[in-house]
Amino acid sequence: MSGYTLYGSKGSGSAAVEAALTLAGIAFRSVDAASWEPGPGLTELKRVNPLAQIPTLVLPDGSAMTESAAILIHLGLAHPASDLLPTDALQRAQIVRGLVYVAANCYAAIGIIDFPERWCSDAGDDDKKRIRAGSTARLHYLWDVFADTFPARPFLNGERLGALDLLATVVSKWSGSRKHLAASRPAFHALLATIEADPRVAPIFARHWPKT
Ligand SMILES: N[C@@H](CCC(=O)N[C@@H](CS)C(=O)NCC(=O)O)C(=O)O
Repeated sequence: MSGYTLYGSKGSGSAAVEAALTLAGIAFRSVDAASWEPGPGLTELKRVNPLAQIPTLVLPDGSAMTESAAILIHLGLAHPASDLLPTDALQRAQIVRGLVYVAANCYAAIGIIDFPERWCSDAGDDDKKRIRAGSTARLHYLWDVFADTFPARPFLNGERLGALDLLATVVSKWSGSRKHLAASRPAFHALLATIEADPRVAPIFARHWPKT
């Protein structure tokens, strides 16, 4: 086995890992795959991740990494020169906390909003609508708490753009979170725009979320 393989899709969480690999200067093979896109990519993805979720990253030894926060933490620890994670242990602890916060709270809420039928037996259209409405309100509250808890100095990662900036910027793209944050936490909303405009990652954001 050799090299990294990233399974992902346009506008998905794989954008955060793509940006992290780019910041770390790591070459990778990209496979277009998603559970909602039947095809050869999905068949290949299912072989390495039984949940068929993206991002999934296959490492050079052939082992599979899933879970966005775990992938970013691994890349940061394995490639310290990338600045994906702070070198100071206490600063790094807060970044790891932030990454797990986004994955466990915000990303998980997206999974319910996208697939409410997975979380309620015999869900009818009205049930799904109510699950989506409640989960979306909770998601927006979770982002408000994130913005109040993780200060920008000037980046969420600290002095340099890193893993927490990437994951927060990508996961806040969905389910009306940016629109909500523009009103509720304008400084945080502006920071997210600054992160995605950083020249090192701007082409990736532009490709995943083209401005029409
Ligand atoms: N816990 C995972 C969640 C990943 C996830 O839900 N990814 C979405 C795309 S953004 C997905 O693949 N959903 C398809 C599905 O669950 O069937 C992580 O943090 O990476």
